[in-house]
Amino acid sequence: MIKKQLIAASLALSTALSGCSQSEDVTVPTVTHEENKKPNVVIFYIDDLGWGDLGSYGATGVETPAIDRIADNGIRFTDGHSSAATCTPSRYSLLTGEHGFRSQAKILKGDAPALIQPGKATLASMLKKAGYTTGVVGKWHLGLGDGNVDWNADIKPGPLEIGFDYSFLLPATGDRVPTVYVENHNVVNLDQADPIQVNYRGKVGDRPTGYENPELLRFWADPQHNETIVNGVSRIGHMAGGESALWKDEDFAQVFTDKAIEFIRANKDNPFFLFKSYHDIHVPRLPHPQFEGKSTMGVRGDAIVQMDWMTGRVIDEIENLGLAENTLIIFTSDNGPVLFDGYRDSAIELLGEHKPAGPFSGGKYSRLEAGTRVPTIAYWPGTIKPLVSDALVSQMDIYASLAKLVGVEVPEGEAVDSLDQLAVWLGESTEGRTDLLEESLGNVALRHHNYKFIPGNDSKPRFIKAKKIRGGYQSDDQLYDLDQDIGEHNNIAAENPELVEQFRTRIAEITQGSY
Ligand code: NG6
Ligand code: CA
Repeated sequence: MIKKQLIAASLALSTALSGCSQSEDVTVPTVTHEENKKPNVVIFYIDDLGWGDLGSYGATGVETPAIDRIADNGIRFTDGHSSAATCTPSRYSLLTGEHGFRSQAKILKGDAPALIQPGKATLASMLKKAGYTTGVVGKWHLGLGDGNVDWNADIKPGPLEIGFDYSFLLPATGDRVPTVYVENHNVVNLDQADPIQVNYRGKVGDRPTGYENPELLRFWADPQHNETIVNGVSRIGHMAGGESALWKDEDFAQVFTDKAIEFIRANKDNPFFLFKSYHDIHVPRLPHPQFEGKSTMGVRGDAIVQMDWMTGRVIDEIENLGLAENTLIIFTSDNGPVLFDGYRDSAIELLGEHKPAGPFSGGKYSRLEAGTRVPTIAYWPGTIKPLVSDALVSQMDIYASLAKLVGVEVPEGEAVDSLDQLAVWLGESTEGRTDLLEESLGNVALRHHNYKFIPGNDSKPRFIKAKKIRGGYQSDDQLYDLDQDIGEHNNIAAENPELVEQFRTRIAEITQGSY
């Protein structure tokens, strides 16, 4: 408010002065209307957080006061979606405004090359056009390097080559090597005398592995997650060297939050975009001991508490710096929830009555709603009024909507799946999208208003059974009316052949063309 009054006062002053004859040396502080519409943008991107995992979305067994505060005072969307039921394609879509399947985006290994190549426009490069300073802190999982990455040299291309001014990364996932931080182009704290080697095909170096030394493990891991042991946890992939650079999972909350706060402080005087991407609540779940027992659900719940603490610290910083009324915060998740995802950490056993997916069926990897329907909150005090919105919204639309907000024109062929839904994201309208494709492991389903159509095919990922998630992978078509049947239990495809054909055609139109 104070800032707005100051801007209004300086505008009045400049208008008054512009009527006078001014000598050359009188400098008048001018703040244009456009500048006023360039709020800082902070996206909190949580990993594997389910629709039902926040207090404001009905969680039991865990409390999330910091996030509930922005949910209660901002827009709490009930029908917000990531583009996919897994991480890499969702992140790809958030940053490019395009479906992951258009670029064959799949869950990446830890040594995969950069999926978004230099030259491709991103949310970061678009905001840079509007004068923003851009940073990404946290999980990346969009690949780094050119296909033969040397972790001991300059690691590029990466975020800095696609529009970010600063990056501090967990390169892939917590369960994949290399288990080191990468700041801008380099591994943090690397001793060149102890170079890093990463191999996803076979063992390198002499660090113990989960398959050779299971007695060293803090918790049992499945055969995919039982390779090099770091910090008592076996990971996907093998890694040698880099001892001085190894992360400690329990420090993530502190390290990433501090880096985010440093970025905000350094850029507080100009518009900034911070993509604050979390490891929590992905596996391995190793929250700091200060969060132990803070939920009734074991480490998965404690990781949610940690994630809420991290979020609260950043929000507090924004407020303490006096930036709250000039900062748009978007809080959401990359895909739906999963309990067992490779490590036996008692997430299933300690769940109690808590429903990670809320009233929806499925979860991470699933074709059903909970694959992509995730907590989605927009908060901008003074501009966004408190609202619960049932509009169908997609993270892909953040690109075109923010472009509209900051006055950047999106050229033809850029962010092709991103629709300008600014009015919906600001709560001025509750008319969201009509159609939205939901991607899951390369398959697509269609949301059309309250209908959900899942075209039948024979793809059935074998691992989904082990995850104990209803996958929705069926050979026959499925059609659900979510108004009547929110849990997708009553398949009405057989009784509605015209709708099925109409939706099949619509999917083809979108996948082969655009919305
Ligand atoms: C999968 C891993 C899973 C998790 C996921 C990535 C299986 C069998 N294994 O390959 O444990 O690491 O990749 O998660 O599913 S994500 O949230 O980054 O997409
Ligand atoms: Ca994820």
